[in-house]
Amino acid sequence: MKYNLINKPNPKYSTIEQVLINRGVDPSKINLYLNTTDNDINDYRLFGEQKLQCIGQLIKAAFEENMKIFMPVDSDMDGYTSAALFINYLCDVYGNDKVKECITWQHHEGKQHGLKDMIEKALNADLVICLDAGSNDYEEHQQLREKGIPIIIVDHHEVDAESKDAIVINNQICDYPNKAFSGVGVTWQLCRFLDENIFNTDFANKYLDLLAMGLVGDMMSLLSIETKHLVNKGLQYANIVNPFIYYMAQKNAYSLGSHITPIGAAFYIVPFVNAVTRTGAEEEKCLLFKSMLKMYAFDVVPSTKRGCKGQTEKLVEQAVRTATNVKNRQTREQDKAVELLEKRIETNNMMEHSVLLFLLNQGEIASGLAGLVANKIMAKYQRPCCILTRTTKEKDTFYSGSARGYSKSGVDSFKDICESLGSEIVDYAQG
Ligand SMILES: [Mn+2]
Repeated sequence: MKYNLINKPNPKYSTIEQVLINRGVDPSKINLYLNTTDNDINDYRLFGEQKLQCIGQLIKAAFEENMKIFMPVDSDMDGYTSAALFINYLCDVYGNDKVKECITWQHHEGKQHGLKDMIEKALNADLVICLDAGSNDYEEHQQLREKGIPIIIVDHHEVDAESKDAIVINNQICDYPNKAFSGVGVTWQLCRFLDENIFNTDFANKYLDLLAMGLVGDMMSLLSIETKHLVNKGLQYANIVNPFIYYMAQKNAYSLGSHITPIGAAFYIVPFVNAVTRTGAEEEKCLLFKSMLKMYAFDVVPSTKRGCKGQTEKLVEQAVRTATNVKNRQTREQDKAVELLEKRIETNNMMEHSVLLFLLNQGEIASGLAGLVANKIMAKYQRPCCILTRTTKEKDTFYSGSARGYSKSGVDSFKDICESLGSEIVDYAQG
């Protein structure tokens, strides 16, 4: 077998030390890395004390005055856990009934992010809270601001500039040192601030499982000591208390083993949520999200299980079964899509090219699946893969899709190449 060593083994190091060094841990910090504590959690004040205060006062006033709060739910594990953590937290503070009365949330139809597709709803609210997205929806911020509707953005995506019309806390645009912290991480830190400065409570630490799952779902680097500490802590069985996460962990107990590792979570829990957010129907998304909210998870609902007509079940049980079914359905669709592209590679002798480019017509591969399929093709054929779908809307033709790079292909950042073409050609490139 041919292999390359990442580093020449140094006899001075133990096996564990050598492995960690190979993975990028600073040799002088190994002890720290293996023995993280709560002291490694960063100070939330680094997001900006004034902004945090302002957010706290806005939320307090909104609840006290029975205002309408609108929240888009971002369409992946990090987005779902961010929103669920925040809503559960507010239920602790204000009670379920009050939260039901004041907060409306909405799921995106596809893989959209932020406020663009929800501006109508947002314009009818008194306060908009956008978690894990929205930092760069400048136009929507301005529209809302002009109507006097305040916008709170809690995000971790890189942005060109800080919005002048919204209150944005985002670890990429401030001195918060951990850049490998996802939307749910920033949301959790906001809740810690609210606990200690606004409500005089201690609720944020009840949601460490959601925090860990969101960090894993967004594949945040575990080289960050804070992220690693919180992932390890949140994945301890004693901290698995969220209804959906708990039932999923029970269902997959055999695969997860005696303790849940980040890999275990990434393989046996996260993909079920992402399957629903990518390819689920609206009701399936609502069901799954509600099963993460303690005010709904244990509702008794009519059973949808085959052969159980007339019986009832807990909402969370239904959500776990539904997520499993959606994931299986997605796998079948994905296999079909891969097959379609493989045929094309063969018919068109595409292996003669160093990059695999596919141009498809609408409906050939569902947009939510393009990224997964590109991944499979990239891995199998060891070439960068780009899937574009031609869509016509009101006489305009545009192309959208997903691309996956291949590390040995010599292209380091396809995103940079796209961006260098200018916004005339490429509208939006991420990741
Ligand atoms: Mn995220």
